[in-house]
Amino acid sequence: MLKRISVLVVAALTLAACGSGGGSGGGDGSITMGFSQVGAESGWRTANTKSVQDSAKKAGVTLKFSDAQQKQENQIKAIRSYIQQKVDVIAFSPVVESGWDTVLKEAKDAKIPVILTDRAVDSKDTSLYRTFLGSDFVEEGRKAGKWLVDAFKSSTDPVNIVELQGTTGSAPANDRKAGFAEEIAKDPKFKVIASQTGDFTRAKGKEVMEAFLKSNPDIDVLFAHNDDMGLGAIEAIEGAGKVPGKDIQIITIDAVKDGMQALADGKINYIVECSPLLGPQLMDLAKKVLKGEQIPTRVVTEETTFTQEQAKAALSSRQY
Ligand code: GZL
Repeated sequence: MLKRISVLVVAALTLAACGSGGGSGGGDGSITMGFSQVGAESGWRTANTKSVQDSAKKAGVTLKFSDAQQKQENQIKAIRSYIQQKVDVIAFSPVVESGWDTVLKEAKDAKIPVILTDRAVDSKDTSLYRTFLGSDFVEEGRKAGKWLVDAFKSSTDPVNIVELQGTTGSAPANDRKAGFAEEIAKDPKFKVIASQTGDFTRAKGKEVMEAFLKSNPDIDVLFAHNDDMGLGAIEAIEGAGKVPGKDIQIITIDAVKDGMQALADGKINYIVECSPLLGPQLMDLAKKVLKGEQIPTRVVTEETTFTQEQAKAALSSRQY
């Protein structure tokens, strides 16, 4: 009798852990994932979308995919629609950090597990999602700042920095800014004389850099939160008759192909990598969650940094 009860208890626990959401929950092996993507704002995003879509196909996961065009209300609508469709698991990259608790509670009430990928949310209730798979953006900002402090260690003159921030309110913008500021605070000669969002896009990066150049005659350094804004800024710098990488040193984050090419060509001085290839790990984590297996609440992606010499060597083997 005791044995039969204990088997029943284990079965019940396993079922509960599976978050028997609306779908088969991996019960018959099939998995349907609802994925809400930020948009298509940058080379990084394009590579990330490809990684998720290719990995779903390879993993035999049925993917319902939506592009939010960088609007939070579109992501909330998409998540609600996935809940109505009773998908087995929801994954999304939150365009901004705040404002997710209500819709994530709806997913939790519907017993559909949620995985955060790429960007984080600032919800205090961490039971609203199973894990956050993505980079450590503060560390990316620190790496950019550390390189700059080292590059100017023998200079005693003030170093005037302009900063192109990512999307306002997004985790990468908030955290990269914080990590960079932490490092350059170590030497008072570093001054951020202008800082504004370029929304992670090339066009906006060019537009804001043109404005920076008009109002700041002696810019020494540009720190751009992604390659795309840096590439737009390069067009503005050349349009102003200055030499990118020489008159104005440029540090960016991502390491997408176009950024690495500019780095190899000497127009960018240093790139901190931020890997978009999150698809395989996302599918693996989703399968584990639906099988009721324990997964870590935080999965940090591996990434490195590139100098101009390293970019020349790495270019031919870059996947994105
Ligand atoms: C970072 C990602 C950022 C990239 C940008 O993980 O969210 O968004 O750095 C992209 O290129 O637009």
